[in-house]
Formats: sequence, structure tokens, C-alpha cells
Amino acid sequence: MTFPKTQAAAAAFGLAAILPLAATAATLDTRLIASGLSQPLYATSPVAGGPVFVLEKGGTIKAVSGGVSSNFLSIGVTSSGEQGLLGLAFDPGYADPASAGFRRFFVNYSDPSNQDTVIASYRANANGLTADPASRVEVIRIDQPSFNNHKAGWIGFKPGDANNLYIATGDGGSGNDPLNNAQNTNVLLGKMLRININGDDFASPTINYAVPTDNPFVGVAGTRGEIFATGLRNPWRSSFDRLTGALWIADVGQGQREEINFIDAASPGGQNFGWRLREGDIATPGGVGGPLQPGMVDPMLVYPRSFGASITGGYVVRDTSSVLYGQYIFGDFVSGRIWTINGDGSAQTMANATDLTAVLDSGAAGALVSIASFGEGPGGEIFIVDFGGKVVQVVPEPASVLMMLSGAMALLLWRRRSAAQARRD
Ligand SMILES: [Ca+2]
Ligand SMILES: [Ca+2]
Repeated sequence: MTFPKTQAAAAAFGLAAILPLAATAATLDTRLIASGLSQPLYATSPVAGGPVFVLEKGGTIKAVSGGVSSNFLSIGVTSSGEQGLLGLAFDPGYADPASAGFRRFFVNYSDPSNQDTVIASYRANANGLTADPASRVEVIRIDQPSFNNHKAGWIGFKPGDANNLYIATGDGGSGNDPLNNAQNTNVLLGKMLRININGDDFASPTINYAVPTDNPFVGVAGTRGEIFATGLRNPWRSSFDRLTGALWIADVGQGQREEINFIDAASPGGQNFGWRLREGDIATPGGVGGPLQPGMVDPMLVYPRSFGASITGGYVVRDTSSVLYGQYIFGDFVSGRIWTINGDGSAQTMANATDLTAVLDSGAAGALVSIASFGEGPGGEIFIVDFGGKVVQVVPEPASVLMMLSGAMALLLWRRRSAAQARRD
């Protein structure tokens, strides 16, 4: 156990400094879930008491159970640049034998033969620790240009909706979105998509989904009905608030601004988040930028390069045992910093963000270097994925440390009493 720097400092100042910290983020610690992973990009755990599943960029899903990692599934991918095995979502019916989605999960990866983004489903075996490669069903394939960056890759289900899979896509790559994909509502790149994985509008055996009739562009000529929101550059990690159903989309900026976008749970979609015209809250520098257009939405949070250079979106913490409950936790891949902001969906600034970097870096699981992703456990537990090879869980400070602090406080008070006694003597 590494003694948290902030609490060690607090202990030196005695009781008055410790008590206010007891109810803040200084009571956080980290617990190692897995280490020795190869470029992990995501972690999730769909079933209470079950394994934590970790994505490795090169194409393997690891199942971590009781501290032991084993291969759940390996998929052939290209992992050049920002391509690879990028997204994983367990069907809401994964643990329900009566569900069409029993033991089913979805992956998002880069096809090694042509760089296409592929969403496919597989089924776990009955042991829950391995998956059946032969169960593969291709759901949707998204044509990609030859650039090897901006593939995004998050996929997920909105709480309470077992039919529609949300898919975050990047603009396809290079600088300034050269093909102008993100603003083109006739292509699936630079978007948040929403498709019904329990329907099938296509006779093709390799296209297996339906377009939800309540999607915002359905029936609009020259558009793709799969689109839920537009104007994204490289949305690196999105999440649904498991309590409210709000959708949080972190979008990686080009050279100036990192941003978080917010979609209220009741929204029918159709938001335009501005890229490539807008980088965060400014006109994109370099010739393609301009003022906010009617119908475009500014981010709910932006930050400049002084904080970091590649945002990693996180989660609104809904673990009721956490001091972070109700806060949105996120980080930056380049600077390695981690913050929380108010998770109620109101506009935020970095001036009212809480920087958790020092306390989490001081946790039992060691420093966190490259924040590749966050993840959620079955009870809303928060995982942090370090691209260097480990997954940690954010946990409360163990009781033993609080007891150590109590001991330190008692010692300080005893010394003060002794010193005062000595002066009187
Ligand atoms: Ca089909
Ligand atoms: Ca934007």
C-alpha cells in the first residue's frame, strides 16, 4: 500500500487537516485488476461476480477472473496506427437464458484485409470464460479510407433499450477531415450511429441489423438512417449514464481543443457537434474552420493543450459506495491526467474540475501513465485502463489506512500534549 501523498501531507498537519479530507477524493485508492496486458483499450464486466473482460488492441479479449487472465476470444485485426480491436459491448440479455441476446456480445474492429470497421457478434461458451469463434455474425461493415487513424470504436447500449446498439465512428482519418465525412449525412463516418441488432432489414447474410424507424434521419433523402448524431472527429470513448440514460461523447481534438459532448436521455438525436468546422469551441484553425452554424452544438466542456492533448471519455459514477457518485470521471491519454466534473449534464469548465491525478497515481496499483479508457463494472464500479498494460479499479481507501491515519492523529495529539506539558514543566 502506497501511502497517498495528499493524506501523508494532511497527517503532518494533524487532525484539522485530515477531517475535511475524509469525505473527499483523498479517500480513493486503486486496486490492480490485471497487469501484463498488451496495449489494453477497454475493460467491462457485465455480470456480478463474473470476469472482467479486457480488450487488447491487437485483437484479443482477455477474461480476468480472480486475478488470472485467460483468452476469451481472439480476432484477426489490423492494429496499424489507431486501428485494432477497439470496442466491446455485452448484450443486455447476456445473462438471461430467455433473451435472444443470451451469451451474446458485440465487438468493433478493423478488418485486416481492407481496413473496414466491422461490428460483429459472438456468443460466449457456457463456462463464461471462452467464446465460440464459430458463432460469429457480421452485423455491419463501414467502409474506411486508407488512413490509419480516427477509427473511434466505442459501442454500447442505452440502459433500458436492449435493441439498439450505438456505434461511435471517427471521420476516417488524416488532418482536417479531408473527405469532409463528419458533416456528410450520407456517410457513416464521424458519427454516432444507432442500429437495431435484433432486426434485419437486409437480405444479405453479412448485413444483419435494422434501421430504427425513430432515428432522426430516417426518411430524409440523401442521408443514412443509421445516423443518430453528426459532426464528430474521433470520439474516443463514450458512455451512457446508467441512471439517467444520458449519452456522454468525448471527442479528440486536432491541435487546439479536447471536448466532451452531451446528449440528454430524452433527446431523439440529430445533434451536429460541429467538426470539421469547429474544433471544440473555436473555428478549426487551418483553413476549414468557421463560426458556429445554426443547428450546431458547442461542447459541454472543452480544454486546451495546457491540460492534455487527447481526451479519453469516462463515466458518470453510479457506484453508490463511491465518494465520486454523480461525478463524471475522464482523463487524457497524453498528459495522463484524470479529472471529475459535475455529472448532471450542465455546461462545465476546467476551473470547476477536480484533478484526481495525484491521488490515483499514488494508489496501491501504481502510477497510471497512458489513460486509454475507463470502464464500468456490474455495480457501476469504475475501471481505468492504462495502455502500458494494466487495468485498475477505483476503490475507497481501505479501512486499515483510515486506522493508520487515526493512529497518526493520536500520536500527533499525544506529542502536542507532551510538548505542552514539557513547556509547563
Ligand atoms: Ca441479413
Ligand atoms: Ca465538436
